[in-house]
Amino acid sequence: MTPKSNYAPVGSVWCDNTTMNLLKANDYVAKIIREKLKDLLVINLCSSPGSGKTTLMQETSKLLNEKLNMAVLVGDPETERDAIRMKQVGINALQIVTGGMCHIEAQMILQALDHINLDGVDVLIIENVGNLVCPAAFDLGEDFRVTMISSTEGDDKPKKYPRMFLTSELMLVSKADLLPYVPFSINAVTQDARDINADLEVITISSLNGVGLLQWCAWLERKIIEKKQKSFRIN
Ligand SMILES: Nc1nc2c(ncn2[C@@H]2O[C@H](COP(=O)(O)OP(=O)(O)OP(=O)(O)O)[C@@H](O)[C@H]2O)c(=O)[nH]1
Ligand SMILES: [Mg+2]
Repeated sequence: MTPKSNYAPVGSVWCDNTTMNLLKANDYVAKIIREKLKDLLVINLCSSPGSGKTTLMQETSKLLNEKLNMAVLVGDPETERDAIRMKQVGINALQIVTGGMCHIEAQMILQALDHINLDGVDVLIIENVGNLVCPAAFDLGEDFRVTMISSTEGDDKPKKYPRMFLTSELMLVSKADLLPYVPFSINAVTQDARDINADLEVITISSLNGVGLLQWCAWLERKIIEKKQKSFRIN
């Protein structure tokens, strides 16, 4: 039952009670971020802890830094280690310390935007907190969500954590260099993920030996061009 205090007087605007719906409150903020960042591509990169997100950011920057301008917001419950690692290879990176929280919320991104220079940036990548559950529920104002799953995690994850795979545009299967040593089937993980999300694109990568990195970079460049064309049409 709706509380009496939530009744709107005649003639007034009926506002949603966001306190009663935190995810809805998050979505309002995500909408503001989307509007603010309408001229650059925003990617929300999600995975379990340790799948290789930060390493991929480092390798991506090395491959693309002469072609385009990339910035990274990285979330972790504690420490600035990932931002430091990225800055060491020249990435415009800023750490979001979530204070123990297992995901990034849109309001954290909005706050962080005041502390990172995005002038001339073509793509902002948000490295989410390592977790396949909660980050799937929080829209961060991104254009696309990319989920990474490493060969050492087991190929059964898509059906266990379906929301993440359902809401992603691309699945990166990482640590391909370890495939000869671990029981992990690319076909099985792709089939399970596509049972959930038939349109999911899949790229197999290794940040260690470089497999698939050019394909990933080409995907990123294609999405940047599409976003620029879209924002040109709107402006
Ligand atoms: N064999 C192999 N190891 C990798 C690869 N990519 C990353 N690693 C290793 O995996 C470990 C975790 O990598 P990170 O890049 O820190 O992973 P992450 O997803 O950013 O981790 P969190 O931010 O803690 O969730 C490190 O020891 C990396 O060196 C890869 O392609 N192959
Ligand atoms: Mg990391």
